[in-house]
Amino acid sequence: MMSRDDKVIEQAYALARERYAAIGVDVDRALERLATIAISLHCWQGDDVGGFENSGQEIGGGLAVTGNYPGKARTPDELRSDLDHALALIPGVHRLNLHASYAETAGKRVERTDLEPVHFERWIDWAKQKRMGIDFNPTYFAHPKAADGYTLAHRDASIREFWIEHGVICRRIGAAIGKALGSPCVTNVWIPDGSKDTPIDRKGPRERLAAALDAIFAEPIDPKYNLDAVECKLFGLGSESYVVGSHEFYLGYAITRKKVLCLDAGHFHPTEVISDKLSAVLEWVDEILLHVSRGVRWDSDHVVTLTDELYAIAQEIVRGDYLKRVHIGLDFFDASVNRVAAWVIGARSTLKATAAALLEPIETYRRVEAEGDYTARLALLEEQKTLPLGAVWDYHCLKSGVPVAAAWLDHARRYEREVLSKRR
Ligand code: RNT
Ligand code: ZN
Repeated sequence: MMSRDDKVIEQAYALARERYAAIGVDVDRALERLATIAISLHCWQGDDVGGFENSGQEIGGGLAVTGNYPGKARTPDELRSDLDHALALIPGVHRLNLHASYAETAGKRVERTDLEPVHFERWIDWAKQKRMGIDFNPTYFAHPKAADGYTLAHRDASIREFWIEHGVICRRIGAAIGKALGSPCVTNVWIPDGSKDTPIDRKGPRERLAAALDAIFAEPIDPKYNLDAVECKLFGLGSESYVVGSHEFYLGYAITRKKVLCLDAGHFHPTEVISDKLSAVLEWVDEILLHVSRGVRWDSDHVVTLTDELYAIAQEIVRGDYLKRVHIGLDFFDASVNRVAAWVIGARSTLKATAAALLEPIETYRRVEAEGDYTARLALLEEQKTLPLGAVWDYHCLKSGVPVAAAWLDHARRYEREVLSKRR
């Protein structure tokens, strides 16, 4: 039997549906489309980018996780349990974004160049049961050979070789994952290489990086199984003055080598937004990987919230009809709040923004713009903002079998009391 609360949600939805229908939007269709969108949930929010190598090595790479909220996952089983919990509070079927440092090696120390698909078998089995796909990342940080801030662009050829080998085997692991799960694995290369202070030689490291990437990608791999992505960055902690893999570098690389370009929302100047880059870049590359993140001053990795930019990213994807060409992933790490809740907040916000974009009367917008009626364009966009998105979103959660509105927090709190708070 339907509860009273559910009834209210159904009624609110029925009214909202009428409101959107009046502007020519088919809400049921919008929700059907929303249900097909998979967001790649980054495993590293669950344990502060720790991974399971137990190398005692600092995270490094210019990455920093601040906060000491209790309950971080200490083992792969704990991380999977936390992910299970987060996924149960997010409507839809999503993906997992895994880093190589989350390998399961049965207590043995396995070098980054010796990793094999078998070390990710339990992750694959876990995802298979849930009919989820997995994306993958070579880990170019938290390692003695990355301690001086250079990896693929290192001046020492032997260090470059080591990291090239890591990249090579990670693509094979990606392909094995994609094959096992029947969905291409996006394997994303991000390296920390850069310099705290002004370098003399900006060119050499970039030449070395281009050559190293070419070596990594030399082996042909069926895109049915693995897609290669490259991620640019503006600056990091300790690489304030120079980042080898900058936007221009990787844009050129992705275009000439036909790779997926990864755009991380926190990797640009504070006034620069990736929403505007989507249509520009998709003119030249087939596909984009998004690391949806939220930059705040110097930090690029706050929990994603429903900001103007998040709306704009979703609008650009939907308006440009790019849903099939954009892989949406999350990338943030916050250790100052409940880590499971952080996933839920970021993923639900991203889906809400997508719902909002799917509820736009795009044809009407296009028409008034084409007619040069910018007054109407401005007016319609403003009125759209207060249409009952919330009622539609609540109904979507209800129908997807996940808690409506802030009710998910009660679930997260219970898990915190019963599980997370017991971890010491
Ligand atoms: C770092 C990049 C990269 C990482 C992950 C952990 O600035 O954003 O995507 O966050 O690989
Ligand atoms: Zn990123």
